[in-house]
Amino acid sequence: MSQTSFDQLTIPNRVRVVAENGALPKIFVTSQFSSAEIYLHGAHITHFQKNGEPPLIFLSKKSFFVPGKAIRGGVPICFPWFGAREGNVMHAFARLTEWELTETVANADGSVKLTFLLPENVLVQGGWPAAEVNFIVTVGETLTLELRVENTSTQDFVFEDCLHTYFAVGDISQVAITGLKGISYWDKTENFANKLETGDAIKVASEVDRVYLNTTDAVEIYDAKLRRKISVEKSGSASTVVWNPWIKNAQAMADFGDDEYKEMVCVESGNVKDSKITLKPGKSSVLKVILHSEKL
Ligand code: TA6
Repeated sequence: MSQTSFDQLTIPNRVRVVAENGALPKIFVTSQFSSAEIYLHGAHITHFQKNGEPPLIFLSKKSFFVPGKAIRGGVPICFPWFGAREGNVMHAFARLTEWELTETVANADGSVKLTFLLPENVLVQGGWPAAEVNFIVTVGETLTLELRVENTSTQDFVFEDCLHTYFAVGDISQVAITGLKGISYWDKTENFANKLETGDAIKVASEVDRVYLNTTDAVEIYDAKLRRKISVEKSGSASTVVWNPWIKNAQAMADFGDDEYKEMVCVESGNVKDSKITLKPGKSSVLKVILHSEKL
C-alpha cells in the first residue's frame, strides 16, 4: 500500500498508519475507551488496552516482526487451515500475508472500525477457490473481531478458520477458565486423545493444548492477580482451543521468553477439525468474537 492510501485512511486522533523504511506497516488506533495496534502483516492485532486497565492482549517481547514469520502473540488469523499440514506452514498463510487496509471509520459511539482485505490472488495462487476475505476490527469498550469469507468461486470452499487470541494474565497459576464444562475435546498433549471436560474451571499447571468441539458458548478467564475477568463471546464458531505452552515449549520457542508462559493463555475461537466449514458458491460465513473485560 502506498503512503497516499495510508494518508487517506488516517483519522486525526483515531487512526495513524506508520510505514517506516524497512519496518512492517503498523496502525495505531485510539478510541474513546481504549487503544490498539495492528500490523498489515497478517492483519495482526498486537495490542488492545482499555483506558485505566492492563493490556488485554499478550505480545511476546521476543516476537519477530519480519515477512515470512508469524508475530508471536496478539491475534493470529489461522486461515484457510488450522494446525499442521503436510509440507506446509503451521496455521496456514493468512497470518504471513500482508493484508490491505481498505476502510477506517470513527463511529459516533467513540469506537473505531477498521476493515482489512486478504489480497484476492493469495487463495487462488495457493490452489484454493477464489473468495473475498475481510477482517473487520472494532476497537471500543470491547474488541470485536469478524472474519468474513464469501465464496466467489463456482466450487465448494472447504476451510478451517480460527482467531488464535493470546490473552495477557497476571500469573497463569492464579487463572481459572470457565465455560467448557461438559464439552468433549481433543487433547494434543496426549496424541489427540478424545476426552470430556468435567471440571467447572480449567486450571493450568502444565502444558495445555485442547481443541474443544461443538461448543458455541462464551468462555471466561478469571485472573485473580490482575483482579479481572475476560469474556470471550463468539458466534459463527463451533470450536474453542485452549493453549498454554508451559516450560519446555516456552524454552524451545526462539520468539517466546522462557518465562512468558506465566503471563499468557490462548483461548481461540474458530471452526476446526470436524467443525471445518463447507461454503457453497456465493455463500458467506462470519466468525465473530467479542472480547470484554471487567474488574473483579
Ligand atoms: O492453538 C494451539 C497450537 O496449535 C499449539 O499446538 C501450538 O502449535 C500453537 O498453536 C502455536 O502455534 P504457532 O505456529 O503459532 O507456533
